[in-house]
Amino acid sequence: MVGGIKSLIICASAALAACTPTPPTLIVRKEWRTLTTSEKAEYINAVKCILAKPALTPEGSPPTGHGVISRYDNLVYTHIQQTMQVHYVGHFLAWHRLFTATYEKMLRNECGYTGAQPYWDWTLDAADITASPVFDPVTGFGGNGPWVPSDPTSWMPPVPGRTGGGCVVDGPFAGINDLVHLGPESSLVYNPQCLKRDLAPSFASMYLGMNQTQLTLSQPDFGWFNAVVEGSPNFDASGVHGGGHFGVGGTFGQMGDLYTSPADPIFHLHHANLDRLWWSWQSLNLPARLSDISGPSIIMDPTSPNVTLAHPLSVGVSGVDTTVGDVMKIDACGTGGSMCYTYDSLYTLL
Ligand SMILES: *[C@@H]1O[C@H](CO)[C@@H](O)[C@H](O)[C@H]1NC(C)=O
Ligand SMILES: *[C@@H]1O[C@H](CO)[C@@H](O)[C@H](O)[C@H]1NC(C)=O
Ligand SMILES: [Cu+2]
Repeated sequence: MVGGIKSLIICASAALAACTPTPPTLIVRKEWRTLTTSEKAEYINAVKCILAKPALTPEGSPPTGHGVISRYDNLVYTHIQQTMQVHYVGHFLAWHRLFTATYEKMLRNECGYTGAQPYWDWTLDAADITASPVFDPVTGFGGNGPWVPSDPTSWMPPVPGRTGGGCVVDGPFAGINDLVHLGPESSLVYNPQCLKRDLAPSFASMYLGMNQTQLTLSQPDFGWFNAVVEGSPNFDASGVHGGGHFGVGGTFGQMGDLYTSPADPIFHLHHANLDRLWWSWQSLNLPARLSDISGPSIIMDPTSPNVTLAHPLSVGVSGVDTTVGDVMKIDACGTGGSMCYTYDSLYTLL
């Protein structure tokens, strides 16, 4: 819709030129460490721009005193609001594919970013995520927070091997006490917070290695594939999804918060790689896997009807409502689907 209007405006001003709307161009997502220093800086600057832009309003039916201040918050709000509908369900990967592609479009259309959403291939760092280039204080997203002891009265057991928990002390998001406006958990009221991380390198190395990635990639159908990606909320039976969230966010960081996790900009690099893993799996047998979808439509309820291609997906005010079927294919520019990006490389079965 927006693109249509934009091309009409361009057409109206292109005097006498033959006027055909330009199809969207394919963009190529790359691994964070393969970007040049200036490409990394361009991405981080676009993230800062979205963090500083005012939110689109109205946003659903926010509670009085809600914390949807920035354009970035629109997506955090949408994620919190739909947390119980889009995790541990058959459309988990489809919804998050749409979510991160929406963010990518926001960076490009609203902040002038010219690249694609980068991904974080954690298999390269599983041996020690603390040394990962994504946490670089100069060219990355900054690193861990200082140690905060676990709360012995909490209902949640601490993430095994957690090492931090406080406000991130270096990188582009350090020292900002109101970077995050929503959460913790499902709270939507304005609550200014710093960005926190609580790296758990031993936990990450259990779930983010090539061995776990191969186990995931070798699943025979979508139901199994999705189940192995998401694992269970139990720390003993996580998957690559939980490996990234709890490995980075631990107990106290936003990445470890099922609701507020997109408040850490690294969320989208993690989810881009999960999406890349799904596309890698789909690409092993595209004729069958472009339409293979199943899994519960209600969170962790195996008796709920299986999700189908017609299942609705929404990212609130940030995009047009669509269906699972619309996002099954990436690299779909101008061919009916709305996912107009691809990856520079995929995982293959070893
Ligand atoms: C993968 O390797 C890690 C680190 O050695 C180990 O902790 C984990 O259990 C392994 N996972 C699988 C699925 O083999
Ligand atoms: C969902 O589909 C799977 C096969 O993909 C099947 O085994 C399961 O019984 C179905 N669940 C429901 C609730 O229909
Ligand atoms: Cu999520």
